[in-house]
Amino acid sequence: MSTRRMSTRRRLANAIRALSMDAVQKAKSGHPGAPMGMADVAEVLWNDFLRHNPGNPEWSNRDRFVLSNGHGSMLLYSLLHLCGYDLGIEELKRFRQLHSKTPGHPEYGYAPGIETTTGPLGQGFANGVGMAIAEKVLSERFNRAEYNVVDHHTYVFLGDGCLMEGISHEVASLAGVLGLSKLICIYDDNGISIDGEVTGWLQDDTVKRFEAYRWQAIGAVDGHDPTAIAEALTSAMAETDKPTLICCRTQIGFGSPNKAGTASAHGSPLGEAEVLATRKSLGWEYEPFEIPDDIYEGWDHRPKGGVLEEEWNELFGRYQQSHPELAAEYKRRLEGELPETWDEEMAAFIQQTQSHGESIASRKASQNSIEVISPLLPELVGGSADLAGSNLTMWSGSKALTAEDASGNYIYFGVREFGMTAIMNGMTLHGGFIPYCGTFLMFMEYARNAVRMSALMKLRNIFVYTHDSIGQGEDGPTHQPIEQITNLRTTPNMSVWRPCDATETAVAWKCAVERRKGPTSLILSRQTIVHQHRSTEQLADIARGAYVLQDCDATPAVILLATGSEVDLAIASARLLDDAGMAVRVVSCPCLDVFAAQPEAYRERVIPTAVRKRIAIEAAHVDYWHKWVGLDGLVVGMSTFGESAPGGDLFREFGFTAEDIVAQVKELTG
Ligand SMILES: Cc1ncc(C[n+]2csc(CCOP(=O)(O)OP(=O)(O)O)c2C)c(N)n1
Repeated sequence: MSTRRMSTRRRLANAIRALSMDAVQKAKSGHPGAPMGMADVAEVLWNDFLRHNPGNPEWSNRDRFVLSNGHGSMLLYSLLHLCGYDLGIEELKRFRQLHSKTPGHPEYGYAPGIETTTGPLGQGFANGVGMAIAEKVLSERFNRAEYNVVDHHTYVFLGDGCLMEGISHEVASLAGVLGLSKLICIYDDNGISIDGEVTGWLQDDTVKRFEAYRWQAIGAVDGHDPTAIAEALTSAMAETDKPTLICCRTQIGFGSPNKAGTASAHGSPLGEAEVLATRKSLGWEYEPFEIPDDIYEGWDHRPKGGVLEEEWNELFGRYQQSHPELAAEYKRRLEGELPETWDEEMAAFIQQTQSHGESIASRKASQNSIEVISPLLPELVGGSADLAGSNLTMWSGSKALTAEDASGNYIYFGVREFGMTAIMNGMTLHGGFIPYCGTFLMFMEYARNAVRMSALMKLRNIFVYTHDSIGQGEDGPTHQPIEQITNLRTTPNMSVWRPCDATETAVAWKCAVERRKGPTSLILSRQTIVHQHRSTEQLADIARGAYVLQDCDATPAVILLATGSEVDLAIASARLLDDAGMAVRVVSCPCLDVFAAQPEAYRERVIPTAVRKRIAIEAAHVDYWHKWVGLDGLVVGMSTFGESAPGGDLFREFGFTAEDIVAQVKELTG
């Protein structure tokens, strides 16, 4: 086709194709196929539907766009570049190179306009569901007659891989129940995944599948026909009760004469010769990374985006006049600031918890904390994967979010740990929320990759993980976490608290809420744990992650390090050792990542280098602790799976009694 005869739309889309194949070719790795296949759909969506402002990627009422098939990252980088985001052509030339803004998969925080990190297939879809929930709840909270200050769509591109992943079932099902009508997903139905034609492993009737989830599903749209794409998007926008899935038939690697429609276009450079042939077949007459002015002009969204945001600013200005308090609260929430009374209220609550001195399960203490924190923080939205009564994630003001009533602050996630966690990620990314969600610590594993993504993106999420050890008892080894705490502690950016009583639990909650740049896991007991007495200084030191809870007069002969339910065991053991004339210090270690970040002088005061006889006690995997006890110390922990029995019996069976600890100390100290 000659350039003159080619439609403008196709030329605009071909710019994506050229940039994508050239960047992948230059990087000598990457995925040209999906961007080339989805280019026409993306062109229609981004030029005619998406409300965004390249001049301000942070505009709070922008439409959200998620590329769930994140391997097609060059599609997104091309779009951002062409529309006028601050992502220059030099960055596209540095695709997949060290310190570029264009890593292999879109990484949140690297390039402007990247709404979430995608790559682990299916999770971007879940993030999109979370963003749509956030929009629904925020709009209910803040919109007033004539003032739709929160009013945007969430668009998700997804591929066969996303739909094959189980998480897509979890979140599509919930999105249908919640009637997320402003969620519009576009399926790149190209029939190809890495291993070849998907009919060998995917024969779902996707339209029927999504209709069964209570979605509007639009099938067999020609993904290379702008008119058909626009019509489908218009139907999606008109739907007010259900989310929409648009299934677009596309050709992977569209334009490549020898590779289009085949798996060889999926995940490797087309090759120099094929790139040339593709240029020819697309009628693209320009050098690699050369975009003619008229194409840039056709794509430039800055003027339109500026007008869109200006209109919204004007609306928000009037809203501010007529609803000043709401407007201020909206800003506070979107900026993630805590209310002014926060410090004072939390200090009083922590003090009161200490004076009250109640011995309760830390999951119950967590619920007490939620009860106090939630009225202060309307942005706290809770949920549990069908374990509300066990995780104790509900408080007296919990109200369910439903399709009909978005004024709720509690999400019944159902038995969907992975979906729940990835949805939380999406809500946090959207802004305006601090989500927390619960499950048994053991089932964190079902959610594991979304937990990791939360840490990777440094999101302020709070994970309530109860039934923290063999202490949970009768449910047996399937439900008793062993290696999970280590797993969380070795996840970069994750903060892990395992509090020993109600007071430490209250401090853990405070720190979790205040932690703006990363998630927190709260590891909580099912069983009652004993309240500990503390001085004012000890109370203040909880927030330093580890502190001396019980000391001796002389230089300690041994230091006992413990967390959670094992702290009281350490205290009891120290008492026996003290009776036997040994100088023992007990250090409570509710949060070792926080402790590790303390100044050296403080750490040295708590665990002096000179005291080499150290015993760590924790009913979890032993290996994590060796760096704290050193070569001359030992760990009382678990290195096998548990058993089914009452928790007390299991503690005895696995050596968690004061007598056992005393024997270990005597052996260590000779
Ligand atoms: C959870 C997860 N598993 C595996 C992969 C590796 N992977 C990347 S793309 C892909 C195939 C996806 O197929 P499809 O969505 O059809 O992409 P297309 O071939 O259309 O580009 C796989 C298995 C991944 N990124 N994430």
